[in-house]
Amino acid sequence: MFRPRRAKKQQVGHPIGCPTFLSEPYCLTADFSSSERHGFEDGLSGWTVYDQKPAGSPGNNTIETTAWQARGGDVLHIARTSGGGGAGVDQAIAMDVTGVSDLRVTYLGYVNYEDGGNIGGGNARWFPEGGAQVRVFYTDANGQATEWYHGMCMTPTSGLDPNFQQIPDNQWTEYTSDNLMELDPKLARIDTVRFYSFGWGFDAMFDDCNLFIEGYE
Ligand SMILES: [Ca+2]
Repeated sequence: MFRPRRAKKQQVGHPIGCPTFLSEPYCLTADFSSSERHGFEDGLSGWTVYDQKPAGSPGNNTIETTAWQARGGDVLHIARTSGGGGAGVDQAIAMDVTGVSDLRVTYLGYVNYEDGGNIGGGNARWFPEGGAQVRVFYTDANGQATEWYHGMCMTPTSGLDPNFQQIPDNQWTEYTSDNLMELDPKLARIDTVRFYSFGWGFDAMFDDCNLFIEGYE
């Protein structure tokens, strides 16, 4: 079971949307009832569905929450079996983070199936494909709209992008990012966070999707 890291120092301010966890993660999901489960217990409440289907090959995206006994609750399930496209969920954050000292993305990913020509994102000319990915859309200190991402995949088909990790088949894997406030240029505002997959085919799950934010005022 994933346990949130305690903030090292007394936290000031009030993490938006997470009033009961002042020294624990900002909750991206809408269920605040448990300090250990922040993931899809309220279905897709608080999320916007990301359902990207090319006109020529719309495919058949599945984007749903489902009970998963080993996780003790509900998880996000996304799947696709044909054509090239993306599926997942977005959460609009729209948070000024200029005073934040530490900001990390965490999630649990599980991959059951994936199909594509750029799984693992090794070919920088193509959009990275693979089982369980997160993408942070943010505005940097220069006012530029920028994206940071991380991905989990089972079997790279074009090498492994440094922002990707290979994970075992059919196994929940935890990921916590480095401190994104150390990116240069610095983050100024978090706009949207997306948990998704992209490719010709995929079958993946997510749970405990969170941001840790320290120093928010
Ligand atoms: Ca859950």
